Amino acid sequence: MRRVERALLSVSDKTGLIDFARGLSELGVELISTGGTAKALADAGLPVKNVSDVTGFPEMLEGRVKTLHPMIHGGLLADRSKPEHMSKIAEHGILPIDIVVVNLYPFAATVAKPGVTWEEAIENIDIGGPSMVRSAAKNHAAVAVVVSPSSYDGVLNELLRNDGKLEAETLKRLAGEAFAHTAAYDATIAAYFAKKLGEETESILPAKLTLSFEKAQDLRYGENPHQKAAFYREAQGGQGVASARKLHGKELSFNNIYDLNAAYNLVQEFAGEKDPTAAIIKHTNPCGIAVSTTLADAFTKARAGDPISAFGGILATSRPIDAATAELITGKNTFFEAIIAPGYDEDAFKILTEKKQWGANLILLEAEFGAEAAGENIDIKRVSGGILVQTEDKHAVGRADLTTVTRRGPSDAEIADLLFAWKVVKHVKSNAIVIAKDRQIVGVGAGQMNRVQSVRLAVEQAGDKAKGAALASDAFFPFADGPEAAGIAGVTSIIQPGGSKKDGETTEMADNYNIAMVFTGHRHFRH
Ligand code: 93A
Repeated sequence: MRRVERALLSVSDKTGLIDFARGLSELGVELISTGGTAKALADAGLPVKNVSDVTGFPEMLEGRVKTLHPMIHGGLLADRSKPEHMSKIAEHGILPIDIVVVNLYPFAATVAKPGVTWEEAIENIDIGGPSMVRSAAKNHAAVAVVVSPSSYDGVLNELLRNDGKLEAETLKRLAGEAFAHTAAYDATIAAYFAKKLGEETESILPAKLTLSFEKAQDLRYGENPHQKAAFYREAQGGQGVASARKLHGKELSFNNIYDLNAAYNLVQEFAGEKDPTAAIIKHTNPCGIAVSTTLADAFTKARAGDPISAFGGILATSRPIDAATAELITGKNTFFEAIIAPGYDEDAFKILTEKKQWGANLILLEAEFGAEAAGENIDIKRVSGGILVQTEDKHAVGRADLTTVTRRGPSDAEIADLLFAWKVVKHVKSNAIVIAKDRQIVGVGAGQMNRVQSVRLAVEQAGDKAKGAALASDAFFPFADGPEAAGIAGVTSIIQPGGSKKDGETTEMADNYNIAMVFTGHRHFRH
């Protein structure tokens, strides 16, 4: 490219604009700009020419037509290596533009606002901005296109270093980012239309599904070091773990984010409880979770559920971490990779981050718990050549939904444990078995290919604590061997969906052990 002489700036997000424009101006670059951007530059005392002075047309139709003009697009698209292009623009008095700084009307942020109207959304579809971005990106051999404030410093430094020019490599990279930016922008608009049309036909699973995500960060690698990976956030403002703020610690890994998500979703289930909850996750499965009157006690009980597995785990809590809990988290023989919590008391933050050996690396995330995502969310699973889409598993049961099938009905204390275990079992890989007592998980059997094996693992983990405990099974028992293993271990109540051909035999087995068994009528597969 030639030395940059003329820049067109037109940005909705004015972050970093003034410093960048001042840098360009100091390099002797002429600044051309649209209404609001021009005003911001002029207010900062920078010399700026209005687009309307370049086009000879006023901005019109409430700003819908500002830069859509041959005086602008001729200056962007003329191929500098073709004499006929250059003489043509000269004939019409069009001057080449060397750098375009544009970011678009905030469509994603607009449609994420509660109660946004259709008209408001439509008005926020940027036409002129993407047109300039695409013109400049097509002609990247001669024109630099900057679509993100995060690129301002790098571009300015290169111009300063490089006699007011950018390397061909840089121009190509900026063009690639620009096309990705407009592609994501259009995908967000298409997704909004699809969602609205879907809403009108009362379906969230439209015939054509356009999903739009924006890269939140590159990751060092995927599930394994030989896999490339990145984290993408929903373009319409991702909630949950995607909106968590990182306060401290080493770089998040692919597996960290996956496990933090599992931990967040599990604790989210208990966000409405009057007492605090602590949960420890390993490989997306809970190895401990407890609700108690203090967070410190909830943590102690969560860890006691399976202290061996808790080592190296991910911790989530429903309340801000206090100093007492932080002391326990950093106690003897503990090690945690990451914590996600609604906040950290000042003392707690110090205790956690100053822990010898692993405090400096410990990842601390802050997230909002209890906020329900608006509307119905979809769950996506990748298969080769396509995706499987379903609504999220949000089903919940209360006391009134339980049907007792055994001779003995559960006591109040047993019902409390059964409902607690039922909430947790939904978050365990199938075949899933959870054993709970006094709002504490004492045994988990996860991801086995037969149900009785999961029961065996859970009761082995629980040991003596299985006596008098409640057991939840995410799907029905196909045979009576599961309840038999539970009965032998001393379990006294069972919650399960029911619906097997052999429910009769299973119920008889439960009766043999004086177990109180209830059916929910709903299962919680999680494969
Ligand atoms: O309404 S538009 O699609 N029509 C245009 O001709 C146009 N030119 C620039 N929107 C247009 N823009 C956008 O205006 C830019 O993409 C940018 O987001 C915004 C900057 O406006 P202002 O400088 O008035 O704040």
